[in-house]
Amino acid sequence: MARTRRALPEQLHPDAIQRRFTSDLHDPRTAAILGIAIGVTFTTCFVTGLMSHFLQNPPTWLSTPTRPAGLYRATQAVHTLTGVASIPLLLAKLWVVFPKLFEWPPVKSVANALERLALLPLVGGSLFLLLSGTANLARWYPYSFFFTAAHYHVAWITFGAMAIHLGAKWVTMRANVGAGRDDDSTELAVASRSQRRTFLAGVAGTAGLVFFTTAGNTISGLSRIAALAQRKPGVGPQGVPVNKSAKGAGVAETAMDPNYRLTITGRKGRKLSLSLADLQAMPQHETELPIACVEGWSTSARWTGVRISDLVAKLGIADFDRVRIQSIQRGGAYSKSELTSGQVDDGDTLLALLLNGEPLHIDHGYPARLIAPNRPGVLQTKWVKSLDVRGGVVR
Ligand SMILES: Nc1nc2c(c(=O)[nH]1)N[C@H]1C(S)=C(S)[C@@H](COP(=O)(O)O)O[C@H]1N2
Ligand SMILES: [Mo]
Repeated sequence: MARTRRALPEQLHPDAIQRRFTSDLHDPRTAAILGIAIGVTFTTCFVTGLMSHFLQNPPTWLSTPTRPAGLYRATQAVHTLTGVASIPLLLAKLWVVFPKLFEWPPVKSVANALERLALLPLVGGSLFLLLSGTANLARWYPYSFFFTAAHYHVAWITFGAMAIHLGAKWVTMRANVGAGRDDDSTELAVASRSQRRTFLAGVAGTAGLVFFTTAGNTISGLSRIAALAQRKPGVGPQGVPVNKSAKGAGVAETAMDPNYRLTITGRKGRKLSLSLADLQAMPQHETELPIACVEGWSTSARWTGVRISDLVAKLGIADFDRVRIQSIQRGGAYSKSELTSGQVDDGDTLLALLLNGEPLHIDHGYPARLIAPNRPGVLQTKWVKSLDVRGGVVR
């Protein structure tokens, strides 16, 4: 009796648990190499994520540039692809360092306690970001919270925790990376080194596989291997994928109304009402611009339509602040958007009537949609009903 009572805590003692992790892969150098790889992908993901956030929620002090026109397409591809490639890296890292959870004593100093405490937001935040991001890429929304806001705030917490972690580990990490190049040539050491190399190669290969089988959502040359891509360039009505269909937005009938009018309003009761024929009679401008969804897919297309700046000028207002765009669609997070005067000044900011030379397919926003350079897809409002010019002087 007494013996079993003593034996139980002995087995559960962290030291005893640690001894059970016998794999050569629970190794500091392997952990350090994976840590560096994650540091690189997370930082890239974080910075491109901030760009996406600021383009979608422009702070007043920042005038978002319209050039290069395809910048957002590139940064959002990098954001989503470094995100998915981080998943195998993170899983491998967690597995390699798992025995350290049972380190005894659990804390050695105040600094060590802080460093270990920071692991909670680091690991929890990383898992949340990668899972919610992947769900978003897969167009699966199992949660009721607002994805972008949660993803954004958790990213700051996670990145902060990563900075603490890297700061605390920097010296040991560097030493550990160097330590692997030892000249221990015993059979055992050679075998264990080769096992670790194979493991790391496997993790890198998995990250690469995930990267390239997702990248086909933006690089058409990779379409054929795009097993993980939800949308592919060139696939959809008029060769462009659709995010929200007219039916899904509840505009299948209203958008086809032959009595369609675009209303343009501004200061001092200025108001214009234009039919589709009126719009077609105005000077038409053609441009090649991408649709780049936050969910990572993107494609380039040829758009033809009226410059937003021409429409504002027609209203007779100058030096305005911004233009609010409202869709025929009622409700929904993306039924309206805003353009700054700087964005309107770009001659490629259009109220598009044609896509690849044909009238817009109803799912692409017939009769008229917004298209502008370096703009997240969510802000390329479809089925535009009205423009409201804010501020400025009436001529
Ligand atoms: N009115 C309205 N416009 C919208 C949306 C929407 O839901 N409603 N979705 C946006 C999103 S998320 C994207 S990515 C683009 C996609 O345009 P496409 O469907 O023509 O490819 O449209 C944008 N315009
Ligand atoms: Mo989108």
